[in-house]
Amino acid sequence: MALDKQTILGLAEHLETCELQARDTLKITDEHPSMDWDDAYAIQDEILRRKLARGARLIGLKAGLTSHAKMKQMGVDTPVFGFLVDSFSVPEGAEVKMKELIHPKVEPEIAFVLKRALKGPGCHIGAVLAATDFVLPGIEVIDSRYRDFKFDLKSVVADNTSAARFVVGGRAMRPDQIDMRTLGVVMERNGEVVSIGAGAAVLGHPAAAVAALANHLGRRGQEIPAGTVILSGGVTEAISVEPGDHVSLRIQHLGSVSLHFA
Ligand code: 0L1
Ligand code: MG
Repeated sequence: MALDKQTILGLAEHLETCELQARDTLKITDEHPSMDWDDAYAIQDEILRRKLARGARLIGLKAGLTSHAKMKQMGVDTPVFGFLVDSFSVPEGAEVKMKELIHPKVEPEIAFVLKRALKGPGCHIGAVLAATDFVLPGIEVIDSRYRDFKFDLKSVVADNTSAARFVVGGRAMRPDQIDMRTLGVVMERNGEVVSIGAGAAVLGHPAAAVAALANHLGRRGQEIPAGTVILSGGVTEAISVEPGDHVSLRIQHLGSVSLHFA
């Protein structure tokens, strides 16, 4: 690690305050160019610790930047991983309050719910499918705390991979009932189609993103617990939203899920 404990605590407090007060900041590597990957995940861990200490519940995990469209949009080449707490979860069809967010964007995602824990290293698509209870459509609302979404990957990891809100819903399907690679994905904003994709856009198979998450956690001595909801990553690039927008996502065989931005 390149940063000392006090710096990590201070950066976590700074980024979480930006999240809670919906104000942006410059990317933290501008002031801390030597920050390494361990520092970045340690800052993310400290943000989670702060939330849990205030009574939040850890309910899920996410993989981000897992599709070529997202990687191209952000100019990066590797996935990142973050956490989801209960305050990020929005009921199906509910309102997301724009004033609580900085510059939200939406992503169409395939969400996994596990019936058994998954532990890396060595986790693969087969192990993920065997441990998956069902998959669902999900919309992730990302909201980078960095001004104009200008960041590098380590700054993004420290900022909990821009996690802000998410909704899952639609129809739960067991993994043996569908071929996730060929699932068609259509997202609409105010009734207009804004993105189209297929499950294979996520690392060739969305379960590969969950395996990558398990292997990432395994390297840190952690696992994905049973019951966890996992967002496997945006199938397409992220789409900006404005107050008044209605966003709906349809995924073949998995039904639809929607959000309103108030
Ligand atoms: O879930 C995601 O793919 C977001 C990763 C973080 C980068 C971004 O804010 O777009
Ligand atoms: Mg995402």
